[in-house]
Amino acid sequence: MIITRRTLLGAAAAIACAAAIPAFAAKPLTIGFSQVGAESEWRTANTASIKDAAKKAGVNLKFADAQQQQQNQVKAIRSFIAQRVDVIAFSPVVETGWETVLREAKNAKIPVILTDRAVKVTDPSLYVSFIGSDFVEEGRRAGRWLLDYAKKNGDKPLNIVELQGTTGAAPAIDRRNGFAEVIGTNPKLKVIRSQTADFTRAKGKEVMEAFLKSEGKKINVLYAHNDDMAIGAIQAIEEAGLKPGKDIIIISIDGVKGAFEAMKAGKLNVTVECNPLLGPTLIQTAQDVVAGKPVPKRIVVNEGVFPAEVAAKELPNRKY
Ligand code: GZL
Repeated sequence: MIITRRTLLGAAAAIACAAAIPAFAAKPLTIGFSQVGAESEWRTANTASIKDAAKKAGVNLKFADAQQQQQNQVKAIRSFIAQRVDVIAFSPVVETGWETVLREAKNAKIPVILTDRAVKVTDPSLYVSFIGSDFVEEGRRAGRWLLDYAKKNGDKPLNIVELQGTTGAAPAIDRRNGFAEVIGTNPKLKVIRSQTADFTRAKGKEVMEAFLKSEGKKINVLYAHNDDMAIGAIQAIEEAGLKPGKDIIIISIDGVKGAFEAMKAGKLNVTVECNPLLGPTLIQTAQDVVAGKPVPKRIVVNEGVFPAEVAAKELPNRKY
């Protein structure tokens, strides 16, 4: 074959063009993600972790904020099915009411991954994996801290008020049960009021004001299912002229920066960590599912307990 100047130029142009488009450009993975809402510092960190991990992995993330409404999550999942995404992932705002829409996803052959919170379904094949904390154990850890505190402080009777998370949500149900299971071993520890404050600061303040009005100085301990409600309650306690962390001992869950700052200020006594940084594990699990690799049905994140004594040292290390 005679190689002329014209032929060379033509060949060079063809090579340059071919190099610009990789021979087998894999279509980026598309994940439809339905998030509970933006109700707490924990949720903000969880959303950031998922978006950051998707961006780093070149995943096309379709993100929907449900503003803590289940019907918005159902709508978002149906829209992801219609858009034929590769994977659907979501943090279910409550445990029940998912069978129908998850069956639609299964019939559409779109795998579903749960993050953060669990669902109650009769058919476990409706989702491939659940990535999240053990909320019962988080409740137990809060209870064990209080048992220890009671023992170190003369084992006198302690009246507890409890701010529950969102009604029907797995963390609210499980943290209540775990805490009750452990404090039930000491008859002097008594929950005298328990009510939902929906995981938000505003509601935490509002419900704590009501508790203070009805129970007043009888309250010795506050157990809040998340730091945001505890921080709201701290405002109510101070406005009532009491010292949070001293007049009322406060135990909460999540381990967000706001909790470490409150502990450093002596207004919160302990926070039980609940790790929101689930993004990298979610993306890896979605990639494995699409690649046909086996994935664990349950992926539990590791977490610790942070009493006020370590807050100042720990605060600079906190990632959320
Ligand atoms: C726990 C998560 C909870 C947090 C709250 O995994 O679902 O929801 O504890 C958040 O802060 O609102």
